[in-house]
Amino acid sequence: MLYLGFDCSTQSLSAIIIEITPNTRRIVFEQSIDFDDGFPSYRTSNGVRRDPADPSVVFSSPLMWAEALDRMMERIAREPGLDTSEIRAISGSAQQHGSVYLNANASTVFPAIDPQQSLVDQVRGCLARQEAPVWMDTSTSAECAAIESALGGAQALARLTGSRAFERFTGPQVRKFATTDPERYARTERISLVSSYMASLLAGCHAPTEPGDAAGMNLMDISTRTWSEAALDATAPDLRRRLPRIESPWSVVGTLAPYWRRRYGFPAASVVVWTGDNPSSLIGTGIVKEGGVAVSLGTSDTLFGAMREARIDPSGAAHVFGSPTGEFMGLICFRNGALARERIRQAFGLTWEEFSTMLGSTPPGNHGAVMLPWFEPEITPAVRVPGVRRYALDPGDAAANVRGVVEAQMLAMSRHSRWMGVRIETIHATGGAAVNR
Ligand code: XUL
Repeated sequence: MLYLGFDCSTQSLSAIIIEITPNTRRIVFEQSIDFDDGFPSYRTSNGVRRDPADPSVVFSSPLMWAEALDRMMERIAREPGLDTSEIRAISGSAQQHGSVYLNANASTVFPAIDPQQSLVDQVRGCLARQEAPVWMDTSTSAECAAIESALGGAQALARLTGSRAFERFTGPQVRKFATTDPERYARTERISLVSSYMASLLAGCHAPTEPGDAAGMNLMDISTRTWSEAALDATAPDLRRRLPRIESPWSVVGTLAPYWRRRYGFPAASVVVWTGDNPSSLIGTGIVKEGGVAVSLGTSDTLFGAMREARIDPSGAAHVFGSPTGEFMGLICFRNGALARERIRQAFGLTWEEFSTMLGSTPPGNHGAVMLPWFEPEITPAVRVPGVRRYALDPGDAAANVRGVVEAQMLAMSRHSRWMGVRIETIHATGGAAVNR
């Protein structure tokens, strides 16, 4: 039997198919499509676009994600030697917090997507908003302040939803849309996360979300794992009817929609609820019990671990999300991840091999030289005005800067994860940069 999994991340869409027999587990398909290279007409850079008038506004395109899904499904269907009729279930993960605004057409179009026409052309008429704000957006500080004040402050909101208000979280993003563009908000029938939007395209219906990704919205009561009326009221009018249901992470959304079966010959596989990339990585790195932690080295760097109970970070820097196991996970997110490493690599014209050699040839502690690699506004700690800071670090010394960026990232992870109270013995590494020893 085959199982198909997707990851719709910031910069690419990946798919993996695993064959499971009573005695073996084997990867039989694994491919990624880079958004910038694969879909140049959307003019993204590292998967996103910025408002030229306000670089704190960062968004992507739901149509590009739909096109990427279509292209990947076509590739899978055409893969020589792969018997797609064996696919039993399909699920996936996506970048967290991003939101897709659908109008009333989606309810009728999604179940009836015509296999004779392209997916993207049919989805186009279902969008109440062309752009999907994504996790890199930092434009909602005023909305965060308003939501926190309506709910009794940052600590109270963190106790209620697992996090204080963060600019990238979906609730503040929805509030901004509803207040600055009430007409398009009124035409919005459904607000999906990237994860539930992708599952909706596969299943041909409005897919539910689950407590892992729903916790990234500042809208879910983390203790009951249901929408919090108080948080909904503090965010936007008439919000509840616009949100997906919250179901368990393993629930089945439905059967693969006729579009995929007729157009590409896929079987009537089950579509399982999608989750966020971080909750998914928790399971992928095998952290199903409290104790271990993992770091994900992607566009964002994150550190996360399983938690039996929802403990809140007293400093307000971190988050509690639902875990796909049904328990909880603690997570700290750093925005200056892969792109910060990349900036240093490019500044000195290095290959990744040279970067690694330089890291290996410099001593831990970097002779006291320190970098704070805030090329972009930082999430942890909260840094609104970007800028790289160097202390006793020669800006022209390639090796010292390579070590500087990596040590800064690792020290920040160590420092900001203490609240989790986990004795860290093993660190699992995942995400694109984890291939680098
Ligand atoms: C987590 C976060 C990022 C995104 C993108 O809170 O904002 O890790 O999920 O991968």
